[in-house]
Amino acid sequence: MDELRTHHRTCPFCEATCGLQVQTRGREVVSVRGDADDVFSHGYICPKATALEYLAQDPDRLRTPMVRRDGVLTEATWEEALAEIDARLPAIIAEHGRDAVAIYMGNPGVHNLSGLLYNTVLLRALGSRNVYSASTVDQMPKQVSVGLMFGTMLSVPIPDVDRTDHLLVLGANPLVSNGSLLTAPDMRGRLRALRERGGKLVVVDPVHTRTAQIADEHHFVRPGADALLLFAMVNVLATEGRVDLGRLADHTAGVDVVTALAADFTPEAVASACGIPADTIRRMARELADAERAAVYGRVGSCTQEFGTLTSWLVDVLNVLTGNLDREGGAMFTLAAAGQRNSQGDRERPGRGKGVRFGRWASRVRGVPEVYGEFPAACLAEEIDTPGDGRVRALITIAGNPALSTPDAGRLDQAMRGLDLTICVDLYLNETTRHADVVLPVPDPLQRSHYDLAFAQLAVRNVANYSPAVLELADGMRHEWETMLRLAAIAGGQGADADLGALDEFVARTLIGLEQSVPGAPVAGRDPDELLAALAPRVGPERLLDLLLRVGPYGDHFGDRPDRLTLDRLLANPHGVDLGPLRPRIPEVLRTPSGMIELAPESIVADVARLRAALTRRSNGGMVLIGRRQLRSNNSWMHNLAPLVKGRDSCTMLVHPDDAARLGLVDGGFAKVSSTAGTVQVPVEVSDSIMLGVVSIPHGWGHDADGARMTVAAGHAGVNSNVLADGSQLDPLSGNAVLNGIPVEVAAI
Ligand SMILES: Nc1nc2c(c(=O)[nH]1)N[C@H]1C(S)=C(S)[C@@H](COP(=O)(O)OP(=O)(O)OC[C@H]3O[C@@H](n4cnc5c(=O)[nH]c(N)nc54)[C@H](O)[C@@H]3O)O[C@H]1N2
Ligand SMILES: Nc1nc2c(c(=O)[nH]1)N[C@H]1C(S)=C(S)[C@@H](COP(=O)(O)OP(=O)(O)OC[C@H]3O[C@@H](n4cnc5c(=O)[nH]c(N)nc54)[C@H](O)[C@@H]3O)O[C@H]1N2
Ligand code: SF4
Ligand SMILES: [Mo]
Repeated sequence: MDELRTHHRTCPFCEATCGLQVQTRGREVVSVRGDADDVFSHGYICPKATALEYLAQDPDRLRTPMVRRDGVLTEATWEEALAEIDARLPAIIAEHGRDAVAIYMGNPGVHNLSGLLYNTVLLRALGSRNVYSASTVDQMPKQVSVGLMFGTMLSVPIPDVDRTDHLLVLGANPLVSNGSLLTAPDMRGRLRALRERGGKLVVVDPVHTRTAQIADEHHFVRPGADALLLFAMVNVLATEGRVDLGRLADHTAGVDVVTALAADFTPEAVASACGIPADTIRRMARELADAERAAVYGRVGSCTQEFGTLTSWLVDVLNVLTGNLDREGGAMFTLAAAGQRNSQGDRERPGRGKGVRFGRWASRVRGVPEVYGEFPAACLAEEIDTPGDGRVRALITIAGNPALSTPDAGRLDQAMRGLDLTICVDLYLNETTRHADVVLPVPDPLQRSHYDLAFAQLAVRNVANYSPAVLELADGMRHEWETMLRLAAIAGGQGADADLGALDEFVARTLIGLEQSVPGAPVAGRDPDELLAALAPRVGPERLLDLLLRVGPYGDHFGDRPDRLTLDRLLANPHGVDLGPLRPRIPEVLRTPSGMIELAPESIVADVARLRAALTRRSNGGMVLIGRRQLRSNNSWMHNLAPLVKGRDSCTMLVHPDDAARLGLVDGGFAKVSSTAGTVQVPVEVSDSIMLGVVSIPHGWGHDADGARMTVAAGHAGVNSNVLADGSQLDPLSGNAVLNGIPVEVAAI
């Protein structure tokens, strides 16, 4: 019998990046527990962690490539699958051009070194403008606002929850989601500690959530009205002389523009639209200003709505105007060990950069501007089903399930049937991948190494933690990064048998070149061959990660600072390396062309007119739909794991008792919910935790599609809430979908 082995490994499922202790025997996972010695999570885990065990064994998970033969997806060898792609993809590019191939990248790619380091290789080889991702059904508004204010897309101020005295949370439920754009394992413990040291937690949400339950105060807000509330708080600060930027005053442009804009948004003017009384808004503003150390934090509910970018911007406007940005206990900038854009750039002129630019090209059908090289996911269906030159004819999905996750889901599902070629890189045959002509499987997460290149940049502490693969790669499986290189080679016209080693070396050399190109870079002027040799014998993601760590702010600079970080050093520290609490970084962190915090970016200022119009908009008294997350669920893709779906079905519509009575809805009965985009029938759950006039349905359900192979999920199918989301409704600056505050008709069945 194989011996029992213990591994330490970061959980790959959500942004909390908890440390796990995984026991294996041979290729079998015996147990998954919290790693008490993890420098960041100290043993905390949530119920999803144990799902790793079930995922490893799930018989439905794809273990070979699949190719469509005579209309049926059939098991195939890698050679057959790649030959099929090589026979069809370059031909489409040759005949219809590069933009005829669209790519959609889903959320798990951000939890995966392959996705983070090799998706761009495929994007470059493909050269298409039809790039889509889950970002535009999620955090794009925040990335736009921080890009304009601070200069890079991941310069997201992180609430310093461990040291703050006052935390205002809008549209986030970290006790269920475990935090987002806020990597902080055990948010319950951290928020409890905040209150125990006399701090105050205020939650603004249309639902009395689990997070609201442990807060000092909860305010119901009308979906989509957060920007009005926050502007009114700015108004109070300005009119009561409470604006105090402190140290930031010398580094901030546009304060007067913002306070002038706020003039129209008095607490009295916004109160009825938000559903929060004017004197409460005044008090909220005063308490925020008076708190010794405070932070404002907004997440999914503040982004995936009509005023996503304005709301995301106002969150940080308040952090700046109260002097809490970049201060201990306020909202701070992480300094991650690897790959953080706002720690790179011209070392001779730190604190300045190129800033960000959007709208360099526009989408074919609706003419919406590109943002960070992407079009809105809500535009994908129309780019496929609208005839004409430049139509999307092929789609590649990587770790995404847009058929459930993006708006107008019914239309996208139909549109996918009209594609000439669909290639999916995924773990499962699900609602999206069932449409594929070729599916390329990926290893179980435990069969790959892990490092949180993205989330370490969004963490409440500076932490670095690398985990090698726990399980051997299964027979016949290939590493996902190799698959991405194969696809890149095919898209680039090099065929299905290109020399992978040479391609990967080219990727490493390109990254070395990039790192060396910035003035004052730690490895500027060094011989690239020497650097490459120093990274040997590593290849793949490990080689790139070692490079990024070594040139990073804590890195050894390839021998210049020998005692500092390398991948070897992380390997020797399986519980992670703690690099300390967040420290003030302004002005060094800024990458705006002016070297200032841009408090009033032109495009955002121009969008305020739209918000002003909302002030006088009369509500027709109808119901609006929002979404929610669930503890034992992870978007759409973990519903095939029995322990996570056992018990009562959770895909229900929450409705307030008074609305239920008025509409004739009963708990456990069914409701028909219709919007401009579609209709679903869903079980009713009557609850006074939800605001009057609002109903909530979680996303990621609707597992009853023909041709999918998720047996357990099919037994708890639920409904696809994105059938109701109208893809024509976008936050204009970010192209983000409006997934909250959707007008709906609700009727009893
Ligand atoms: N109405 C509504 N819609 C929403 C939201 C909402 O709040 N309301 N939330 C939005 C948000 S925040 C997000 S992030 C999106 C998520 O949207 P998506 O990313 O499109 O969807 P997921 O459900 O995360 O699906 C992930 C896919 O990746 C596969 N997968 C898992 N691990 C791996 C891996 O390691 N490699 C590969 N190649 N594949 C893998 C899974 O099998 C699944 O097919 O949904 C959005 N949609
Ligand atoms: N268990 C679990 N954890 C997850 C996920 C999951 O599916 N399940 N998904 C992961 C992903 S991809 C992400 S992006 C994060 C998201 O993390 P969070 O942002 O914390 O996610 P939610 O729990 O959806 O919280 C959003 C809240 O916004 C509220 N809301 C809706 N509309 C509005 C509005 O207009 N204004 C305000 N103020 N509030 C509004 C909703 O009621 C809800 O409570 O979670 C991650 N973690
Ligand atoms: S909170 Fe997130 S990272 Fe932590 S164990 Fe749960 S799913 Fe994994
Ligand atoms: Mo997300």
